[in-house]
Amino acid sequence: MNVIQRTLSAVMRPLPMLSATAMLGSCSHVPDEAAVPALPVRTVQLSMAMDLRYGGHVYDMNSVYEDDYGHAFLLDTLRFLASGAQAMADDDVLLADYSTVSMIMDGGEGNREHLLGELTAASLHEIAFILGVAPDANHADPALAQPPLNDMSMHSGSMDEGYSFLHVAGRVDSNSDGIIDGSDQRFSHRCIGDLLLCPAMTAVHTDLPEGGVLTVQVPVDMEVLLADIDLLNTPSTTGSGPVNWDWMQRLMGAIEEEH
Ligand SMILES: [Ca+2]
Repeated sequence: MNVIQRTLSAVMRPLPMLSATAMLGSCSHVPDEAAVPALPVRTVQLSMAMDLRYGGHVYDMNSVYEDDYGHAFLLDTLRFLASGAQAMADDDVLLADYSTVSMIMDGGEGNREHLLGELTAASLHEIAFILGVAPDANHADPALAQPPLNDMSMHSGSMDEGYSFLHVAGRVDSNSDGIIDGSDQRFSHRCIGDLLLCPAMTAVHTDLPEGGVLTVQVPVDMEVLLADIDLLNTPSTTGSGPVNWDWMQRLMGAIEEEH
């Protein structure tokens, strides 16, 4: 049942508690809100933003953290590609499809909003999307692509290989002096390749607000993304090898974690 059908069924529901006068009143073109318990259908400009967490706390890109092996590290890059967003109602009913929109979620940009487009509905249950870009866009010429897919910092440089779906980089305290500086070892992991395309989902569970704007926060739990990786002893990677596969699996888990 789609939203319009659901709204209609709510309007058509027998209302035995109402007086004859109230029932006559409900025959107007605009449903009487007092008599009709259905949620109002509203139109909003829907956006997504990244909510970077570390467990129950906000993750600070400018702070030093420790990996699970006790190595202090400081990230300078945390970026991933998201695309193919779909707004879903309850029961997996598709409300809107934003298949032309790609987003670079960037830890360095705070919770920047990425506009998906218009949504007309009563409530939003979840946003489904993919981590990465579909093969047709992945192997297109980035010089001809619409932003943000013209951003060569997220591209391998080869149309055969395509975009970095995820890039995590920084420095790890390799000399164990307790501070991170230019003398410390750098690490960089770029996850590239169609094999790494992953589904993701953010639960929303909200009625559409008044005011015409709804931004869905996509929680990314860095504690999950960085779980059980040794940033000192894992050599840097580019491609779709086992380390990259694990990064994408953890990214998927980091997003699906409920908060
Ligand atoms: Ca150091």
